[in-house]
Amino acid sequence: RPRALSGIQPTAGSFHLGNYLGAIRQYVALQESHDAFYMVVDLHAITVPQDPAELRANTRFAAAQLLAAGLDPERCTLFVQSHVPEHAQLGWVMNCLTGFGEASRMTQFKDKSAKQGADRATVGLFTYPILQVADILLYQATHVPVGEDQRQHIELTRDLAERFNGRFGETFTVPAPYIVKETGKIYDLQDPAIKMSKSASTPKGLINLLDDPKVTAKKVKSAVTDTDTVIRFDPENKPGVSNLLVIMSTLTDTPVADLEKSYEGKMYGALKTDLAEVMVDFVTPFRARTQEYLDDPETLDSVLAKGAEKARAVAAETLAQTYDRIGFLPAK
Ligand code: AQP
Repeated sequence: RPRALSGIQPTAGSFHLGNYLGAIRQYVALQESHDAFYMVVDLHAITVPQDPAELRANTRFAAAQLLAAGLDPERCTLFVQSHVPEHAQLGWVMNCLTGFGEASRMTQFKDKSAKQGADRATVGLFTYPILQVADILLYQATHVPVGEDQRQHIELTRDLAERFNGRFGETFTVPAPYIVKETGKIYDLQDPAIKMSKSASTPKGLINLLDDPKVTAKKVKSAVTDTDTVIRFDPENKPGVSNLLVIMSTLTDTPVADLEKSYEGKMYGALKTDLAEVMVDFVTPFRARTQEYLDDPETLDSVLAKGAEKARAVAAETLAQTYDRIGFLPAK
């Protein structure tokens, strides 16, 4: 079977709609067709300062949300990145294979470090994409379900896999990004020129999945559209309306063209009211399911422990082969 691998940060509070539509939905779908490995990437989280107690709580929170979204531990391997030490170990190897200039070209680092200020950005933030390369290659993943913002990092992964294979012999599977065209980039509801994001979004433009559903409905109803009145998918000229149509289409499993037809002659308010209802119907059970997992930390921890064990078996094999190819003396 093909293999899927992806990771998500233990964000404080809640995943947002962009995370869900761009990535988590695909995690759930690929469980059926792939050997799927999904992890809460706490090593990545510490590239920016974290409060220890909060990080621990947020890691459980993230796992609970992934289960609530539909990950099934019987059909996929769900684990916490720091539980599998091979990530940091292969990360070092990949650091030594990456050119400084090559790493400097990663646009996400440029954006994030510019925001934080050069003196505050850590070396960890700089090498973050290289750890991500290790995350993927350890599992010999064929597909990496992510949002559009991660495309460049998957390209780097492919380059490094090919470089290693070329230099040391066939070792790593060269993975492909798995990005759904329609939902690869979900936009801020208040500023549809920027992606919905936990750090860059306006508070009103960011739909947190665990927000009170009333707040969510309000945010949808006050989404920015345009001065025209036609409900039509046209990302260039009507980015706000197009974003709402994509969200509605995905959550209701209705082609955008059908939505355009059914809203012919109707005002933006009609689309927003309907979408607000769809969102509330989606987040209400999601919140309840997340809470159920959080109320039972023993079960949650045992899911993560089993996941880490399964993940380690695969990761350890890849790392051992990598160390051997590099020429490290085996420990006796
Ligand atoms: N707006 C988005 N549309 C589609 N996909 C998105 N993703 C994030 N935002 C969108 C995808 O969600 C997955 C998990 O992302 P992450 O753990 O790396 O979180 P992130 O990228 O840090 O999320 P944010 O909100 O975008 O964080 P900041 O503000 O730090 O940049 C990834 O697959 C990502 O592509």
